[in-house]
Amino acid sequence: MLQTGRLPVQTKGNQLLDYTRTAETFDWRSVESAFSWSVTGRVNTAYEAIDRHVDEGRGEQIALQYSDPSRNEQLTFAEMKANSNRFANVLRKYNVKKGDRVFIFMPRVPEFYTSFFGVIKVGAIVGPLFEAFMEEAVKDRIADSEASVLVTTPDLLPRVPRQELHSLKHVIIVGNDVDHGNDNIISYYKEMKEASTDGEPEWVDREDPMIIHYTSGSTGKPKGVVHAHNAMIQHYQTGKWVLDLQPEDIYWCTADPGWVTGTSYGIFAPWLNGVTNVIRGGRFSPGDWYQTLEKNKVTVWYSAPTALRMLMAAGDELIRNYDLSSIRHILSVGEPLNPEVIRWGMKVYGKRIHDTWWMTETGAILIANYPQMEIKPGSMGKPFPGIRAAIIDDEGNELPPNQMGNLAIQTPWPSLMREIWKNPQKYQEYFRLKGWYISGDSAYMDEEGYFWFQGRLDDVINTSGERVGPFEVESKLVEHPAVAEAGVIGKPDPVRGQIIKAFVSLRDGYQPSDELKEEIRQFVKNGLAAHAAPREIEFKDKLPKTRSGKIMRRVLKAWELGLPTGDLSTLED
Ligand code: 6R9
Repeated sequence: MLQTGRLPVQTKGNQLLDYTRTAETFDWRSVESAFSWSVTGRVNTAYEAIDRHVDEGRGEQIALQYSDPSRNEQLTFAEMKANSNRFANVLRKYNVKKGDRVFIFMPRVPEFYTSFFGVIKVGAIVGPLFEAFMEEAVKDRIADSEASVLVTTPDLLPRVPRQELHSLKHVIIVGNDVDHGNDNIISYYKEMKEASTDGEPEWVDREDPMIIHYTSGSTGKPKGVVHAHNAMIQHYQTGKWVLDLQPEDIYWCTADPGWVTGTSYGIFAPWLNGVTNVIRGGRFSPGDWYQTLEKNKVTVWYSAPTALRMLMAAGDELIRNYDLSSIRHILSVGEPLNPEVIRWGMKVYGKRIHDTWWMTETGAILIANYPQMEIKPGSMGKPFPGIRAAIIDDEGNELPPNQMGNLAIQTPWPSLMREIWKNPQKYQEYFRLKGWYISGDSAYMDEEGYFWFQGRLDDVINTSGERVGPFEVESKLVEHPAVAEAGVIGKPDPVRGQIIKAFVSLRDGYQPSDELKEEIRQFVKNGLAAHAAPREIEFKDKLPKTRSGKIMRRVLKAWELGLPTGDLSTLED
């Protein structure tokens, strides 16, 4: 990759961090003293993120600043504490216990966050779902995790196939017209009104599970990545040193909590650091986003490359209508951040955009461009203090600078996932090379220790920052009556990074047509989610397969890109 100059340090950032020295001397144990449990030995992340601020005299500070034109609302830490206590008591009333799975399937409204902390307060495992999920995506996750309670809204309830979800004992509905005729339907507002604000969180072990995020791999259904309360150590410290959060900050993370960025950095990092967190749901729209930044006087803004590229495409003229002078620090995650976008950011916001790298499985940021670092546009930055990243070959040997290989991390670190739900074998696969955590990304490190992303080594698709497993889409496609076989790949796209492209062979009696393409697209959209529906479908008489019947996505990719197809010795015929 072309190294296109450097961007000098603009802000000193957190004065405590002298990166070059700290990286060598830092010890994670030094962070633990920030938390009450370093004294008591008893942990609950909800306490540290919310209640602690009340106990330490910050109860009247705004915690949640809800930014929605139709409902302007602010919640202080004291109100967040009271509300989440109420919700914890509702869950206790319905017998939810430590270790139970409780899913939340609703838009980013204040009730989402109240429920979220209520679940953690009873020691249960919280499972946030994307609001955009359709029936099958919802079903797969609740069924796999055997969740006993779901919190949702009347609008989304039709996408929950309750008859097929045998583990679900209660559905809590956040809405006004709730039909109580059915005894496993519970009204959120009615129960909350009756519930007490008293009660202590369930004190758990730091290694007890706290949250489960489903994410896609190249084979099989999405897997449940489980994080423990202990992850808070890293959420807190990366919040301080990478997001540069300081007490008076107003912070906005644009990610949905169905994605790990929307919890680790949309919930935990800001509130563990006690800052005001702007919450805004709804769809992407450049004008609305700038308005959110302006109206709330956002100082720290964490977003993603696709959104930034779309803002860039919306034009610089639009930006002049807004006063964005409050912004101090901008960050990005999820996909490669183009040098061009960084240069544009310098021009229009007068700020550098700081790329960060991490994954659902890693729980928190591992590689980053710190406020106090020179940025090399196109590089993901350097490992966080206490993290050792390396490029290794397929035998687990470390490679010298400038050689491409597997981006790997020395284990463990505080926020590393603790299990893949009910799938110990999948978990072990991540550590198969001499105990390194293998990310699945290829990268190289330059002589100065900066890491440069090169691509995914598996078939996982990254479209607009959403991680989509081709298998999940293929499985849905072949459920359509016209589809005989399907192979799905990521096709490079200037705005979305990649788009989903499906190659489809039809069953006898079906003729290729544009109407059929659209029908198949809608079918996937209605079954899984809009972001999982192929933007392009190409009909083929036959798909390339191995003798064992596996569709060779590698060959499909080569067709698409006009590249040589490589070794075809395992091809069926
Ligand atoms: C937090 C998150 C993880 C995958 C990861 C990589 C890609 C993330 C990136 C990046 C290039 C960056 N990715 N950050 N690629 N530059 N700064 O994104 O989690 O949804 O699990 O995706 O995203 O391929 O392996 P997740």
